[in-house]
Amino acid sequence: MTLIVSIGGNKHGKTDPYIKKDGVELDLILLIRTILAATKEIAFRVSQGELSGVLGSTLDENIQGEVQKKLDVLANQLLKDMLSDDDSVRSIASEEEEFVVPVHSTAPYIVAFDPLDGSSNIDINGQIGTIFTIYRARDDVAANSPEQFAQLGTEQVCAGYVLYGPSTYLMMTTGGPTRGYTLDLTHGGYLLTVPEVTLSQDSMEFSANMANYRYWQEGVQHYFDQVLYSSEDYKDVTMRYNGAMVGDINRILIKGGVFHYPSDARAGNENGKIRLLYEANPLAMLIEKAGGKATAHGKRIMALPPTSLHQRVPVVMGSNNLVDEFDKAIFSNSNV
Ligand code: P6P
Repeated sequence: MTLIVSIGGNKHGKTDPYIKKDGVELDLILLIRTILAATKEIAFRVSQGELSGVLGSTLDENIQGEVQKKLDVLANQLLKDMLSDDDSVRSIASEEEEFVVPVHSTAPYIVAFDPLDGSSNIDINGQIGTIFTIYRARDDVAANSPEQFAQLGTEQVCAGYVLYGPSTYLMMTTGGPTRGYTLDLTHGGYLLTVPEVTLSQDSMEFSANMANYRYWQEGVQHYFDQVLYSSEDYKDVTMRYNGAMVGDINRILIKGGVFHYPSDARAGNENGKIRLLYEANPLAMLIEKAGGKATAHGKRIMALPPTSLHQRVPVVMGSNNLVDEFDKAIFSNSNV
């Protein structure tokens, strides 16, 4: 059964008409609220900027080999602490944690998150966001096993992000349509503001870090040569690139378009940079539930069997037509 979660009513103050509560799913509603409670605290710290004393970098690197920002560490700790107090959480995985964090050994759910996607934007007051995903826990492996998270993206029971922008914006699906919620600072609740997000097919906008062009495979370079220089179909093309995937995907969900992070020749980027568990899969679910497409190597991202906790995948996601055109151009055997 598809659960549509009420977080605090809609923008007219009425109760979210999509509430469906029953015993089993009520755990999920309460778990989502735990995650959102942490995001409200993160949103406050982010909005305080320099005043919060958490800008700038630490002296440490995370498992990804990236210098940790103070706000990365704070956001990660906030989410870990609040989820560790939630009886429905069996295991936690995070971009900032090398290993799975076991919590309650018989709890029904596991949670993975990127606590602060787009950290390079923190010190420039740019968009950043928290990406989260929830799966049912596996009883055939231990709570501290990475195998807990070796589940197809199609098994996600909830996927979402909170974008810390001019407004604090929650985009989430629990298996039904992707829905948008805006944090109402007057009473601290996320109010339903877009009951059903529908991805436009009319956009000619792409999002990619073109500075990586020289490292892309020849086929990908050729595709972008067509887009930028020769194809009549793309004469009205525009480009936007945020440096934080969560911000790019939010724009694409609202306006349409396509996001690319291809694999490239740099060491460690053989499979691109985007992590399957806590970036590609949750964002792919939001895109698909809004009517879009999300592929890696020409195949559906959410159907990719995971191989490791921090596994990377090359990603193309957004409006069906733009994803299909790329996949057709690059992968003769694609599933398009
Ligand atoms: P580049 C942020 O670190 C991130 O994982 C995504 O949110 C973002 O799209 C990408 O990396 C940016 O990477 O190589 O363009 O700086």
